[in-house]
Amino acid sequence: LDTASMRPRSVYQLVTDRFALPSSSSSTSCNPSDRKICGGTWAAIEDHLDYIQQMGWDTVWISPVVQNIGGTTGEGEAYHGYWSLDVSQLNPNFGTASDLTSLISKIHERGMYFMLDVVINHVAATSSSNFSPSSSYGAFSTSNDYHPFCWITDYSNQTQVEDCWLGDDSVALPDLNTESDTVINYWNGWIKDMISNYSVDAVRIDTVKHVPQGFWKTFTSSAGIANIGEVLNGDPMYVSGYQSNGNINTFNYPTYYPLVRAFNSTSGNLTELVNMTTWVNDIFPDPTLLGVFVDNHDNPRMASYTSDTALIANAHAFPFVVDGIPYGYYGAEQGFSGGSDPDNREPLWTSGYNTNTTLYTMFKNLNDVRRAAFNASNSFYETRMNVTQMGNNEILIVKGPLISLLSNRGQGSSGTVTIPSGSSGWGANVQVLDAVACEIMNTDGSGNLDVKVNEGMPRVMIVETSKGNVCSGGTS
Ligand code: ABC
Ligand code: CA
Repeated sequence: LDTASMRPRSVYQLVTDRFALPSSSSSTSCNPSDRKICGGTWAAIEDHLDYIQQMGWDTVWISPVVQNIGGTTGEGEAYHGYWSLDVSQLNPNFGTASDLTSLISKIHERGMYFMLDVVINHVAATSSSNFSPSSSYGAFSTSNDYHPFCWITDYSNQTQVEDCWLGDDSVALPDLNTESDTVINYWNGWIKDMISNYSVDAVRIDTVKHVPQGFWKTFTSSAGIANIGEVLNGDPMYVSGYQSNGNINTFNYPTYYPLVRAFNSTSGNLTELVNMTTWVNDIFPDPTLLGVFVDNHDNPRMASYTSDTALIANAHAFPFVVDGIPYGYYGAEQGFSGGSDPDNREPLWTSGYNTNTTLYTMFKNLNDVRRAAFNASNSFYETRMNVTQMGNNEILIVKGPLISLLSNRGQGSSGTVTIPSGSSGWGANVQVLDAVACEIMNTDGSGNLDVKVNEGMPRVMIVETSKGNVCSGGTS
């Protein structure tokens, strides 16, 4: 599966330890701030694939699967899976190899993709001083496999970012020597084996900016499947280099920060967001392959910045209506509002997996409307969007047949915005369906549409004759 195979997809990210408990589990208590293992497993994810698929997602990204350091640290237990020990072993807390194989085959039976999260930059140890490479680190058992110890203290110094260690005195992340042929060869073989042993469809790559671009070029070609990489930086010049030179399709972190600032209050800055979309469009080799997200496991959830349900809905609609591949983070559909790590890693079982929430339905309709837009125009995913600000509180996003009006006026406010026929391409007296409210509207005799921004909610529109499955529950 090549890179382009991800374009029509949408990805649901879950934290394995927090998504679902096995039915045999006796304790259901889980307090994220304790940073403790709560007991979620691969087998338990299998029981809730309907929940994910019926929300419209067709790719599942789970926590890293390899063995982690055991016991407790100054930063709790390795519940999240990012503290590797021996990467040739699986994480026994999450299940057995046959549990993982079974989960992936159940995902495939549904026509969904499985995304594997891989940590290549480092392993983990309880402190920098008592780290000594040994056979417990599998193949990385000698000091030649690591960069000499130094903390990253200056993120603007790229040499330090690549060669020094992440972490702190509680949990050090010993930095692998990714210039050493032994390490390079091991990783290139490892990723091939993981992909073929488990039938992996796509990889999410951790800490990309901490490893040289040259390493990634070889690694991604060895993997030979679609990838998405985490370059945690807000500067599009910096991040785009990894797509140009490293063959990595990154998350759209540059747009993430202005996106939050646009919708975190009714006076959020829409101009900054519009300008960033233009900038990203100009400098990335292919913005239609970027991963677009609002929430993830490293940042405060959108619902922690504001309790305004309309602002939250608009922010969550954004990834579906712009260039790129939409990524959703488990729990947003249940209104979870956790702040910074670890609070944004709540247990999902407390929600009862409710499929009737407003956001669950919105995600389903937005996933459906993308497929409908593709059926209406088979170049939809590659088509570059056009973003314009319409007055103080709305932006218009035109991407082929999908026309969206996002607003930060907030839940207490309504207003009308006219979308000119020249922008939408709609003809006279055409019926248009909004996939969020499932409401039908009509263009006037000139093809213009007066759109009521109702209580601040987003409008995501397509001509009614192209609606496919969208709003199959009924329209008004
Ligand atoms: C633990 C505790 C946390 C505590 C933290 C220091 O230590 O749990 O409460 O805050 C895993 C776990 C974490 C754990 C870490 C460290 O390990 O999930 O819970 O945190 O032990 C990836 C993963 C992440 C994972 C790891 C490690 C890496 O997605 O889940 O964490 O395998 C850096 C890395 C980035 C990494 C992130 C956690 O740290 O680059 O790959 N994520 C600046 C720097 C970034 C830096 C970021 C950290 O701060 O430039 O490099 O990320 O907050 C923008 C700027 C950015 C700037 C941001 C904050 O602002 O443009 O440059 O980022 O405007
Ligand atoms: Ca490194």
